[in-house]
Amino acid sequence: MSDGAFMNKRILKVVEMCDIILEVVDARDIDGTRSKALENIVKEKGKHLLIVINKCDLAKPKRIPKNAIPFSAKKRWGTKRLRSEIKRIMNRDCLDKVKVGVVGYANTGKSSVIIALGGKAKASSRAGFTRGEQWTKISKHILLLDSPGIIPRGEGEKKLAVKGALDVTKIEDAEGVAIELLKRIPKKSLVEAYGVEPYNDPEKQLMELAGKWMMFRKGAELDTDRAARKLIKDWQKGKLRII
Ligand SMILES: Nc1nc2c(ncn2[C@@H]2O[C@H](COP(=O)(O)OP(=O)(O)O)[C@@H](O)[C@H]2O)c(=O)[nH]1
Ligand SMILES: [Mg+2]
Repeated sequence: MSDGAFMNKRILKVVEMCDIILEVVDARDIDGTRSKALENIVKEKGKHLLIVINKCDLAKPKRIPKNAIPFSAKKRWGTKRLRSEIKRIMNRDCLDKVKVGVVGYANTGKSSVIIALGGKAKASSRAGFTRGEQWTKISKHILLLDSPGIIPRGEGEKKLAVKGALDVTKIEDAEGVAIELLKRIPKKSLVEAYGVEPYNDPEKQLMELAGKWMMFRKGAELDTDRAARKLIKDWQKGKLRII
């Protein structure tokens, strides 16, 4: 969990406006995509926190934190459980209407979670895609608010990019990030996604991918930067599982 995360004003406003906060995290990196700063603010403001462990189709969480719900927006897993948790809080607090703010790092699947719950949102693997205030109803009594991704301060490019939280076109050292990812992604997942020859050495693996995708620079040199960006993008889009 990153303590360096800071809340921008928009996210603070979302917390203030809502009764319940859904913190959407990536099952492939639960601790890395949780924000301690956000969770502290939710607590301070006396709001309810539910952690949505999204992308469970790509990784099986080893340990489920308190107040967390395993979920997959893609497979629509966990929607019933999440709705019933929201209703439980409404009953307990005697609320007949509830506002639910959906918050989390970029690309954890906030917009996709809203869509899976039957709301309207625009999903995109471009980090920072969600702009403006976007309310949507998922029942007569439940209003959801989408939000832009949390932008943590003090986390380096590599750390953030590995979490899928950076716009891929803005990453400077894409190869460095791809190599970090290749250390995490099991070889069988790479073989499954790309039918590529597996290598133990991540640098060799990246070259193999560039070759497989026929990405060359001028001359016959492999374009590992382009291959790295494709890999990062696919990681963000949820093409690569770690189970
Ligand atoms: N495999 C998989 N991919 C997902 C899931 N949820 C979202 N994605 C993908 O992750 C990317 C980011 O999703 P989006 O909802 O736009 O994230 P946001 O930035 O948090 O709003 C998109 O390419 C989605 O298709 C999921 O449960 N499983
Ligand atoms: Mg979004």
